[in-house]
Amino acid sequence: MYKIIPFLFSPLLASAWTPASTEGSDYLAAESLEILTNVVNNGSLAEHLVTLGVSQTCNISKAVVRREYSNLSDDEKLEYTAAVQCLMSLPAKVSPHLVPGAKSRYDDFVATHINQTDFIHQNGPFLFWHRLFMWTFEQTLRDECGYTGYLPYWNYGKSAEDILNSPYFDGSETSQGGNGVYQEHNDTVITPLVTIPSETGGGCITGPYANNMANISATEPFFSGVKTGELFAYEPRCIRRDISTNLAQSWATDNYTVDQLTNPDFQTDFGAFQNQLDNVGSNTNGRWPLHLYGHYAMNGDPGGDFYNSPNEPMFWLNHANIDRLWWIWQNQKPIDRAFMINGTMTTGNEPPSADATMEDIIDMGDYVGGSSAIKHHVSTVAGQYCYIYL
Ligand SMILES: *[C@@H]1O[C@H](CO)[C@@H](O)[C@H](O)[C@H]1NC(C)=O
Ligand SMILES: *[C@@H]1O[C@H](CO)[C@@H](O)[C@H](O)[C@H]1NC(C)=O
Ligand SMILES: *[C@@H]1O[C@H](CO)[C@@H](O)[C@H](O)[C@H]1NC(C)=O
Ligand SMILES: *[C@@H]1O[C@H](CO)[C@@H](O)[C@H](O)[C@H]1NC(C)=O
Ligand SMILES: *[C@@H]1O[C@H](CO)[C@@H](O)[C@H](O)[C@H]1NC(C)=O
Ligand SMILES: *[C@@H]1O[C@H](CO)[C@@H](O)[C@H](O)[C@H]1NC(C)=O
Ligand SMILES: *[C@@H]1O[C@H](CO)[C@@H](O)[C@H](O)[C@H]1NC(C)=O
Ligand SMILES: *[C@@H]1O[C@H](CO)[C@@H](O)[C@H](O)[C@H]1NC(C)=O
Ligand SMILES: [Cu+2]
Repeated sequence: MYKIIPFLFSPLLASAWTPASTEGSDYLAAESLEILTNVVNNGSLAEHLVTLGVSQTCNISKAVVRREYSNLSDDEKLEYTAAVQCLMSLPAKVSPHLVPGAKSRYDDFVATHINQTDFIHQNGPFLFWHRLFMWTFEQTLRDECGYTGYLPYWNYGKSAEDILNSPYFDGSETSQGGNGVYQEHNDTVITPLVTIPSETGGGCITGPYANNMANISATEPFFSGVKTGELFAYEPRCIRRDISTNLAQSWATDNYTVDQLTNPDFQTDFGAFQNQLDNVGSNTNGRWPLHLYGHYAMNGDPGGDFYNSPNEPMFWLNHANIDRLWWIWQNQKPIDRAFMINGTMTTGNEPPSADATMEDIIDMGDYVGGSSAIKHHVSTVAGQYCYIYL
């Protein structure tokens, strides 16, 4: 009888959260990894990539692993958060003349994203640029803050049913911050047809980032009551959220991820795959693209601001998952899909610009650093990359 007692008092019971099943997408990820392993081991990927001068020397057994956040141990979660907060405490490299609002090394990344927002979304470079941005952030956590892990990702389906109590958002020290405390606010209106009903948050978040101010002024805030500041100005304010159980339950269940990866329309046409992942509006079957879901599930400020979104700590876990979804899709047919790109060089093709090609350059700006042709970012096991998702 007393053998049961330790179990009754085990901390397992403290958490009421059960992840919703992500069996479908996890299976697709495992399938893609197997194909990728084959084309790396038999040399066919290297042979194909070298036709455009891209070197492929990483092998799967030495590739590092990015894992799902809820699959990290408590110590691993705490180490990740501590490293992010270390970047928030290091001085900025960008000159205060260029970005007066940048007060931390973390803010360098926010400023870089703001500066390039009009050239890196809903267009050709989108996935490639964000792959490089994520990787550079990961390297910086390791090089400048001694982080020993890799970027975690957020598989949306896991928190589709009970997002508020999920390990990403439950507000505990091991979360990426809780919901905002209630503060009066209106629905978020992105377009008259795309609105997010207001819920129980709206104010400053609880949890580990509660004292980390967002420093750079709002650029294009969709959250009600947030004022736009002068570009790059210093406008310190708490991070706010109004986590949307509505969006989570309506658009984030695993079957949407499975559809993104297996729908026949998206199998034959990279443009269609990318549009469904990234765009609101046309060609998305009236549903929330998963990339935008991953931003607007938190709503708030700066999460609901297209330009400043990296100031929302979940940005990194969201974009790691976007990179992973693309990785799964690429590795369903790694040779055929290696050099696929679709879209122009400007966000939503505004103003109109030329189609992006493999030879166009993506860059991280002077103070985050690094630039090279898009073709060097086609694979997570080629060029400078050597990572996989488990
Ligand atoms: C390499 O592996 C892939 C995936 O299993 C297979 O389709 C391809 O035919 C193989 N190529 C060679 C040269 O063995
Ligand atoms: C992969 O790389 C490791 C470390 O460099 C090496 O020991 C191993 O033989 C390589 N495996 C393959 C299949 O090439
Ligand atoms: C992570 O997932 C693996 C594989 O499913 C499992 O064996 C391991 O226990 C999980 N770790 C944690 C901390 O949840
Ligand atoms: C904003 O700047 C302050 C220093 O003024 C710093 O402590 C804080 O971590 C910065 N916020 C972020 C998100 O980097
Ligand atoms: C923004 O990008 C332009 C063009 O690359 C560059 O000249 C400028 O210094 C950048 N500004 C900031 C704040 O990064
Ligand atoms: C909400 O909308 C009402 C009516 O348009 C407006 O008066 C009020 O200021 C708004 N509240 C916030 C917090 O933006
Ligand atoms: C996912 O499942 C929900 C609930 O069963 C359903 O309403 C929705 O249409 C499904 N979506 C897709 C893309 O299959
Ligand atoms: C990009 O994808 C769209 C949507 O599928 C397609 O109509 C268009 O022809 C593609 N553009 C190029 C240059 O392949
Ligand atoms: Cu972005």
